[in-house]
Amino acid sequence: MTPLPLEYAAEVRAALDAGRPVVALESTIITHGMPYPANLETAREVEAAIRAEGAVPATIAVMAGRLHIGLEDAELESLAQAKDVAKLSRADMAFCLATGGTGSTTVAATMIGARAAGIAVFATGGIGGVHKGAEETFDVSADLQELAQSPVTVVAAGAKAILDLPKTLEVLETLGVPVITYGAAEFPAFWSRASGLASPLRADTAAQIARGHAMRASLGLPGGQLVANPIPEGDEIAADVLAPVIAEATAEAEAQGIKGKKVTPFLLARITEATEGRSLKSNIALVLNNARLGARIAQELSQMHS
Ligand code: PSU
Ligand code: MN
Repeated sequence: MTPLPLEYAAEVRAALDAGRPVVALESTIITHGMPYPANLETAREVEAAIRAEGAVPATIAVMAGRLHIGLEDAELESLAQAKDVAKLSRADMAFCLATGGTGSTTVAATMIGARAAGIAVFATGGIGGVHKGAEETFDVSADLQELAQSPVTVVAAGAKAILDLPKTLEVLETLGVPVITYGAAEFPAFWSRASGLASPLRADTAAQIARGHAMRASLGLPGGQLVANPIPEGDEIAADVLAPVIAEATAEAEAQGIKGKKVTPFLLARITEATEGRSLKSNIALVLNNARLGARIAQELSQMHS
């Protein structure tokens, strides 16, 4: 079998060998989710927040045909400034590695990388899901399938209202993915704590989430867990403030014929522009909040194994 070209950051390798907690981070949020330099500043702050909780961050990306598990600061910086980087998901990650390419990893691709490296917990902002109008376009993110296949607990602030949230929850249920909201009964909608949708499951401690992860393995179930961590109250933007912005961005995408993997980055950039950075500020706050929870879950898992 072709050996997997894994490239560990020294700090990550040492933590994994010692059974210390590690939290994976995606790189598409850096290349396609936020503008420069906020993307770089956020990536650094997220790594610092994980370290402050006693865990080690491992940002995952494909660089020159190698699957990096943990990036050095200079690598983070070059990725944050790079233009036209490929956005990798399950379908194209292996081909990118095989052909010596470079690409950032989406939630799906980051889960694949985390699994390969033996990392159980991954923190991000929002996952991909079922897009509005999916009954016409069939646009359903591969992130959902990946949650059903790779045993990684993913901490996100729910999903953005650019998606059809009820359909996203339905697909997750069909795929057998546990959706666990942390500290609340309602599934959060990224920028806002409220979605009007009841969360399928609820956890009030990081330990419960860690035990859920381990129990799936004991049952022999593939796949991970989606942990929905509501944005802190002070950082929220009300859904009715964003609804017209999202509607306009979605209409623009349709008018311009934006398709496939370009859809999500197009909508994210339009919304950041239209809110003059307000949505970006909330986005940064919730990612940090998720990083801290991810670190606590990783901590609990590593204690269960010791
Ligand atoms: N949602 C966000 N921010 C993001 C993304 C989604 O709020 O940065 C990124 C993630 O990397 C996610 C990807 O995995 O977009 C989903 O893309 P698609 O819809 O093409 O599967
Ligand atoms: Mn898509």
